[in-house]
Amino acid sequence: MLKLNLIAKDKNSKARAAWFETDHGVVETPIFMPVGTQGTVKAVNQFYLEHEIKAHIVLSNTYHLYLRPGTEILEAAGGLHKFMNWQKPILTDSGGYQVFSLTELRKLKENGVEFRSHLDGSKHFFTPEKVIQIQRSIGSDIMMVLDECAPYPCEYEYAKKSVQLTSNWAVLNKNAFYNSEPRYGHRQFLFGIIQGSVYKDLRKKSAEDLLELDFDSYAIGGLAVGEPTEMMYELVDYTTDFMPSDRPRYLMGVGRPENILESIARGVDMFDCVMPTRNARNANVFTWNGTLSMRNAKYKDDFKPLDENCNCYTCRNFTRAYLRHLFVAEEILALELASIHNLYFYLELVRIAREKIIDGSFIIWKNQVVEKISLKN
Ligand code: PRF
Ligand code: ZN
Repeated sequence: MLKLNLIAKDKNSKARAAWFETDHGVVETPIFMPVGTQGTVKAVNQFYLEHEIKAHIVLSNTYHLYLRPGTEILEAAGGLHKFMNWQKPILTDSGGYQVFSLTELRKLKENGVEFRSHLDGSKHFFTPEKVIQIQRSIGSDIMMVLDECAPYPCEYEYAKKSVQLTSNWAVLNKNAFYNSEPRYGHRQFLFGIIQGSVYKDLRKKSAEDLLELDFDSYAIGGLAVGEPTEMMYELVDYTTDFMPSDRPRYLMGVGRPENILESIARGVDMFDCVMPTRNARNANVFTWNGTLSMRNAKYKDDFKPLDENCNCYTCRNFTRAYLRHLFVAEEILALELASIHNLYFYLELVRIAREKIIDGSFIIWKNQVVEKISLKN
């Protein structure tokens, strides 16, 4: 198992401050994992990721890396850590979700999923065994099982079948994991993914099925797919009660800053989302006083930093007026500077959340912050 070492548990919520260790280093939780789908966090180089943003762990994708550059190249490089020159922990998603969200032609079968590449239309087949092998070639510290993420809305009967399929695949994932070895000399952990759409009894069933298999730890999948936010919070709250408290709990693909804080309060420790990087590339930046749209003409002579309370590389060195100019002039530096700021903001958010859990003021702080950061400027 992947042991979560508890430092403090909040008295007024299910939030916890803790840490876990992989062979590539310690991760302090709660944590946000920047998304590096193709072995790069878009527009941000590894030096900034480590030294400015202070990321503890990044996420990458089995689906994308398998299609390009392919496992042969990754193996020849000595694994993804060496290939991308990132010596801290890496978590890889299994590809299941990407197959469902990115590919047109896909056929769900009992033993896996057939799909066509979004790059060249070529045909491929992912099975639980295959995605374990690919993640062995990648060499991620934390691998995810192949699952089916049901769409929203979703009929009960479909969601039920989907949980059954995910549970069947979980057994095969687990066997493939135990019948194979890490390639590069460092340990790899495997997380199960709890599905069940918006149905509590299915969430419970999914959690029970997976817990029986004793994965290194567990994630909550199938949320943040279009359901109302309150419904997501309710299901997160419900599901974390089934997840072992001595292992990190991961909520996949979440979310906005306020979603992260609310989910920390409901017992989640790990998050990933494209939002900080994707929004940055669309000129949308997060601040402690809400979001800014940096193409707006009102910033043309605004010589303040993006956020006066931010100590990131961008805010230490550049103004809103300059950022706006870069976006309007379509200069690529805009993408880098905005991405650095947004990721720094997300990492600060979880770092301060952790501090507040430790000093006992998490809920008061969370409620104040949520109100301000959700504002649109
Ligand atoms: N399954 C997997 N990856 C995911 C999800 C899921 O359900 C989600 C859902 N928000 C994001 N990423 N394997
Ligand atoms: Zn900043």
